[in-house]
Amino acid sequence: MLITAVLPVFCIPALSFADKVKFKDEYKLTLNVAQSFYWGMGAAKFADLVKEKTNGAINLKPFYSSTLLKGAQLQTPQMVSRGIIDCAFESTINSSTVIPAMNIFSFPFFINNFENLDKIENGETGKAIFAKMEKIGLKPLAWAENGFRQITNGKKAIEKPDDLKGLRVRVVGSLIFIDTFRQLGADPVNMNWGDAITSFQEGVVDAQENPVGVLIPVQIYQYHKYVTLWNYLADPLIIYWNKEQWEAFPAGIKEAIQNAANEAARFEKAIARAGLDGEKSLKILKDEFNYTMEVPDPVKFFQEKGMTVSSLSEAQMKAFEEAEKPVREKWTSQVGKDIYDTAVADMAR
Ligand code: X2X
Repeated sequence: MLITAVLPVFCIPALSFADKVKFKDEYKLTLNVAQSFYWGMGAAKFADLVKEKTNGAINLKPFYSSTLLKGAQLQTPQMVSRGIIDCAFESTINSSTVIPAMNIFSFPFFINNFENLDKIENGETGKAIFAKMEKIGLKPLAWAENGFRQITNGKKAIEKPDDLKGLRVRVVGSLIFIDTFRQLGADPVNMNWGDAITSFQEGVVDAQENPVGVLIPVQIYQYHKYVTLWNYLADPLIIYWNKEQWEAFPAGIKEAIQNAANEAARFEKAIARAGLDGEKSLKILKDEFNYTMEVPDPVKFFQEKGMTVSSLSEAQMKAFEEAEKPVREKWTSQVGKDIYDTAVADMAR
């Protein structure tokens, strides 16, 4: 009697512990772009480092170009929080419909340089956004970067707000983008990235906006002759995991994956910034990763490909900033005044 009572008590915890450390054969990582994009290279690095640092215990497979979502890029956070997909290496834009605070990065002409962006990510704003993710079943691991988004088009050099009038611009399906381009008199159309590439090829749209880490691999110069470097909004990436699954991992596995995320994010951010922040990121790549960029100078690269590159003066930037004021005001209430104020305070630090 005594023995039968003791045995199950002894066995159950042992069994459930065994269940927890029994890893899946494969963990799925989603991202919206192909492996050749800078962000895709970061995801490949993350998957490799996870395998290496967990001694093969965690086999993480990247699924590029949103194949797990059939292209529906804005569905990422729901899928990860429900555990249908294990983790993501994703743009804040693609999580912003679920976590509205992330739209702070998409405020037009608000965060306009790397210093401000770093202050926000590493400051109170970053913390607040991570806390919001935890609340909905996501475990954020690290900030990486798609980059500041730049506009390209096939019609004319864009140097003042009026130049956007009537241009048909492909934008991501997030509503702040529609407001931002309508504000300038453009004709924005929502499209998932997969469809967008076809639309450039077919000339369905006149313009699009994306960071250099997308523009170079997608060979935008084949479709658009003009690029304006206006850093009009920031597009960070966040590496995040399904929280329930994360919490069940043994401490050693968590630590290994966290280290992999930190290292992959540092590498990817350096690629995204290479040639745009003087020698800084190029040096990180060389010294820490023994990595040489194929395109060390994006501006020169675009010029060599025959593009007209417009870099805006302070006064020209000011004109865009003024023109977009109503959009920032409208969206302050959507992201929450607290997040807006926190971001302003972080940048002033
Ligand atoms: O859809 C886009 O433009 C892209 C690839 O940059 C994102 O996924 C946000």
